[in-house]
Amino acid sequence: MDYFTEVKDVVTYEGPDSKNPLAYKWFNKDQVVAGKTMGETLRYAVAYWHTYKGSGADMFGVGTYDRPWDKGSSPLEIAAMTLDANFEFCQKLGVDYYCFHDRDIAPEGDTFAESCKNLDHVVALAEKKQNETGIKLLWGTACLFVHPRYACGAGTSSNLGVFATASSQIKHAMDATAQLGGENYVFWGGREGYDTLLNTNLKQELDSFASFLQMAVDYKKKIGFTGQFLIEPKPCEPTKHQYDHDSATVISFLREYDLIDHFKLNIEANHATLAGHTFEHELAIASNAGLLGSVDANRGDVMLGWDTDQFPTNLYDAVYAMMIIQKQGGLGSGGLNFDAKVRRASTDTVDLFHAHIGAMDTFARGLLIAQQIIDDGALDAEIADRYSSWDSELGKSILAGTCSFDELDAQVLSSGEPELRSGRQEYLENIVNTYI
Ligand code: XLS
Ligand code: NI
Ligand code: NI
Repeated sequence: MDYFTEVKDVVTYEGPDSKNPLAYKWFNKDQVVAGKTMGETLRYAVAYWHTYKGSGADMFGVGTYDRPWDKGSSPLEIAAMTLDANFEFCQKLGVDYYCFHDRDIAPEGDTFAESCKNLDHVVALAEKKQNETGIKLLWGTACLFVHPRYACGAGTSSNLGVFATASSQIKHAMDATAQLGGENYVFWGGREGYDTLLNTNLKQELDSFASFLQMAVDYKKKIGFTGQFLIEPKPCEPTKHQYDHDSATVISFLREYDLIDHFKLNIEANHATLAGHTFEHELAIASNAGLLGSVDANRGDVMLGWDTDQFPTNLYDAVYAMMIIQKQGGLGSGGLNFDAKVRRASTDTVDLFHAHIGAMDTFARGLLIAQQIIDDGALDAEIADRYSSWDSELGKSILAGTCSFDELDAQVLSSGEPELRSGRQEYLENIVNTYI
């Protein structure tokens, strides 16, 4: 069946002058930028949960979308139809990857064991579809936040039975991801946090969460899964406080529990802003630690304080992000996953195309601009110059740990007040604007 009749063949690149809403203006998959094709660098992925399972429901109203792949006669038939829709959509968009939660692709059964069976069934279908189409799995994950048993967390639950069930669910989700050749596996701690400290043993929860992740590391080794483990920070929502608050918090948690060699970070733009940071701040902190592994590309609304998961259309955000990604030499096995949903009133399936095309063009254009800025070296030269006093013998000795306060004291008392230099922020912002 053809679920997306509005696009007959595939969406193609027509260039910046095109007025065709169903064509790329900037994303030219085979165009080489800095030695790699745009397709190889950007590694776009479609998020299964928003694109096919999103209904348009919100806190105040029911679903608004009427999707043809929902019209099956049983949950497993709907799952198979949705899978077909996914592969058709990815093929028509020219996107090579998709991402899922276990419970997105396969329905919850009456019992946990039945849910596991459903997953096995759908994964076998997905494997067949992947082989037929060449579409690949960027990452899989387990949904440990919808089912009522996870109301107080999964890997941080106060209830050992819940912790054990979550462990089992992750084991099955990792098996599924491995079977489908997933290139990464994501941990987003949806309810791994607390709502009130009055009922919370912080130390117990952080310790058990570390054990949870350690067992995942052990299991990964056991089954020979070679994908990258990723942790996705978010400060809150649905919990009042989530332990994986932001990049810096996650990195220090991983160091504290000796897990740092086994994980990288998956940075989501809207989670960064929820944490009171910019997207580029979160990317930069992760990249600086050598831990930027993948990106959930979306955006929030500056006027709203929650995870609105909108499609990314802000060119400045994309440029800043791509500067960081290009400077670290790309995302490796990671990619840009559109963890984003069309608005509740965007009810047509063609809206899914408009949303993805716009987002893909935004990051493609961001890549072109970022690479130009990097190649011209305009900002790098300014930064190098700004820190040039550290190139001195004294600067080197401080960084090598061979200097002392006494030495600096003597130096300062004889040389006097240091020269004041402008930070030149406005000048640098103007430079960026000459490229945009
Ligand atoms: C929710 C998260 C979620 C993760 C995957 O806010 O972004 O969608 O990406 O569990
Ligand atoms: Ni996400
Ligand atoms: Ni999110």
